[in-house]
Amino acid sequence: MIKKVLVANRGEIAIRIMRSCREMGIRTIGVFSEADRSSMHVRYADEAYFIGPSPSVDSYLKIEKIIEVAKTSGADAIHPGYGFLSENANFSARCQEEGIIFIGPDAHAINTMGDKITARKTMIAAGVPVVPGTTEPIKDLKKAVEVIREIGLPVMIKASAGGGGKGMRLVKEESQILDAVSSARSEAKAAFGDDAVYIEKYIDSPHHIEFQILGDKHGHVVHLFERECSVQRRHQKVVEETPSPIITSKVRAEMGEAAVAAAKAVNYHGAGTIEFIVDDNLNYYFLEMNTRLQVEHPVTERVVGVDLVKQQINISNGFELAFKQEDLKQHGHAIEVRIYAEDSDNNFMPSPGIIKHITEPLGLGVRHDGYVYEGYEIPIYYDPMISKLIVWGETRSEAIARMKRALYNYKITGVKTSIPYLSRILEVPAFVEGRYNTHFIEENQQYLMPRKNCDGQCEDVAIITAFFDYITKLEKIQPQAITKELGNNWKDFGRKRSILRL
Ligand code: MV4
Repeated sequence: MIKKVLVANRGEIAIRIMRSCREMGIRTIGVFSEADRSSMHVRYADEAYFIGPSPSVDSYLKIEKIIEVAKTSGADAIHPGYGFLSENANFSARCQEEGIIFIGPDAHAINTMGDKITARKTMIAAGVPVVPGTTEPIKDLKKAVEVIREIGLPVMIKASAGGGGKGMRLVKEESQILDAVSSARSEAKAAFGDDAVYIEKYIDSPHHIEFQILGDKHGHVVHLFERECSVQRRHQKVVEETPSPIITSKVRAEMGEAAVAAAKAVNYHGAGTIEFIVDDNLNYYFLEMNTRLQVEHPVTERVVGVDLVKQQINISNGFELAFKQEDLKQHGHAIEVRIYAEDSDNNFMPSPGIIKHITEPLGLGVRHDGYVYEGYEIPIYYDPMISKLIVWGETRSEAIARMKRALYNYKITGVKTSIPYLSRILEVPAFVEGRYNTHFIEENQQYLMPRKNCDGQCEDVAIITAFFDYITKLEKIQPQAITKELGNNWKDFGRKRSILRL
């Protein structure tokens, strides 16, 4: 039985994992770099150990250092979170060698799914639909041209070791093939030390829909339905929701079965995600599998009613899944937005710095997974995500209204944040109508531009100051005019003049 878990991560996800551990009576070990000495995950952990300099290659990515801490602190398991070492097969294998439970899949599953050509072959064998294309690495250009003529343009050239958009090239015309193949190859070689590339038919304007799965060590696999993640910017998800507004219950059931088959094909145990691209006719194709807990896991937790971290720990303990597929249902609608310390109106420039004030949103159906506090300095070394805001509603429209309300209640000063940008996304007609695909952000630029009199908090303060100055002067010369002008409802007066935003 796991009694002590080392969390090999930082920030919001480290705290998220420790919360579930605490509820399960499991002791938590934190690790921290130089820049994270005063980070909240260090304070939250039962014990915390220094692991090295600020750059993650010298700390959060140091396999041997983390294993050493696990041994000296007596941790019997390591949870890698997301990013860092979460999909590192060597780390999973090293933990196993040392008799430490890696809370995640084994090296075999990570390797099979990490190599996209092997993953495609494995999926085809399991009867899971994949995008039409090659199942062997492209040997030479002549072969590439042959294959492309067969599949038909446009196509995507993808690095087998890639994923998440790295080492990808779109080919629209035959004349681009040579360039695309050789540049994809050299980018892949430089980034992953592996220049194997493959070809897929290009799916225009796809939806990104992923299925959460859980597998135990006894061969049982269930899916926990989908997450719609099509609102992305440069392969970074911005908004995630479940259920997907576009799929039907029939397609959902089919995709769920395909996701379960995909996981079973690699004897998967733990929590994982099967990523599909879906076209406008609801044809769906396996794209890749993420062998970790994902950033957007809370929307699934809320709608399906399952704590995914607790499930991961139970699975690692060797327990059988406590529920069957037919026990799992979706209840209502959940939406997550990622709050970044960035200037969304200035090319999404990171905005690191000290949090001067933070008021977190509260209330029915609101969850806030964060880690920053007043006086905390967001380090420059890591991803500048501040927190995730997750809301639930009975219906999609209630969830949208609740998210708008929660974003309005969320106040952060000291650093710039993506809160105003996210509020604008929630007003875009295509989003409100639930009719969007992966081109949503680029297609809706006009709605996403800053609105001068609406987003500018400084402007609000200037107007309010001027207003109170006016009232103060009026009070001296003509006190009866105040009641006449404002009644008992001075806040409404302000709102009518667009001074305060709703
Ligand atoms: C594609 C595609 C169209 N056709 N493959 C981008 C990230 C990586 N996971 C795969 N990606 C894509 N693969 C074929 N054959 C379009 C994308 C794609 C995309 C996919 C999911 C979410 C957002 C995206 C944004 C641009 C391109």
